[in-house]
Amino acid sequence: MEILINQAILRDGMKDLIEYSDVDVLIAGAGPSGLTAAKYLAEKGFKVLIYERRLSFGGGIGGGGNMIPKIVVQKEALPIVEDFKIRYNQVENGFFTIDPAELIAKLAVGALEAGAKIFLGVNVDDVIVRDNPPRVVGVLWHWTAIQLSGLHVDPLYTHCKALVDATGHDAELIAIASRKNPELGIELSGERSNWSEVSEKLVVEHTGKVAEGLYVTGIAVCAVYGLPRMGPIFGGMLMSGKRLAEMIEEDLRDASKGKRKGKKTS
Ligand code: 48F
Repeated sequence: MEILINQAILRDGMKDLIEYSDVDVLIAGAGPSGLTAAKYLAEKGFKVLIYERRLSFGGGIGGGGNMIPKIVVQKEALPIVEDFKIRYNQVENGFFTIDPAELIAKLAVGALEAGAKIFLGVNVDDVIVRDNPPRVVGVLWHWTAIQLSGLHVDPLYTHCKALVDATGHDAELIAIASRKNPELGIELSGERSNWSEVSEKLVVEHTGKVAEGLYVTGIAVCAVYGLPRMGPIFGGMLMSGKRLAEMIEEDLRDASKGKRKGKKTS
């Protein structure tokens, strides 16, 4: 029996790892913005993979507001909440509360059922870059357990057409990409102190492409563009994820149209 268990894990697991070593969209981080982007991209038919460092998804959702188990969203985010079939309670003045456990579960179910793949316990460590023109084409990753061990173990690679930094406050991937690859022309401004009203709008407006092949969504947008943080309101995270999905869809469709044209004329 033990051997059958081993074989089931190794055969099916390796198959998934190989199949998902080259994807359309690779999202680092299974928080609210990453999961939202994953659903809307996967349902358009893109091959979407999320790498999440922890052994669970949801990012900052589980902590609610200072551990009090309610998540707040504003009315502009309700169409997304309804797309995911998440239940909500109207509080006042266009604000709504959601149970954090339900939000985590339903965002993940929405992404998975749309066809996205999520690998847990994977830490994205670095990006892969090509020049002429400078472009991000993938990542290097470790199992989080290896990263935490401090052992010198070389990572593996995953290629993608679009890489999304949904890693949260530190915009980890964009920080690495900008530090190691000045040719990408990325300047990281650093997150500013709280101003919820302004930040909730700006975070959505600034969501998008940071360099060729590299995109940002969620609170990481604040670190990149020097925007204020917003605290425990999550509508902007959901709207940022959805907006990013629309932008990547357009970019990838344009790129594949461009390729087809190139083939015809050559
Ligand atoms: O932090 P997180 O929830 O990011 P988000 O989607 O949402 C932010 C809100 O939760 C909240 C807020 C606004 O209301 O301020 O903080 O922008 O989720 C980020 C996820 O990325 C994972 C991390 O474990 C978390 O689940 N992550 C971070 N770095 C890496 C990573 C990495 N290098 N590789 C893989 N996963």
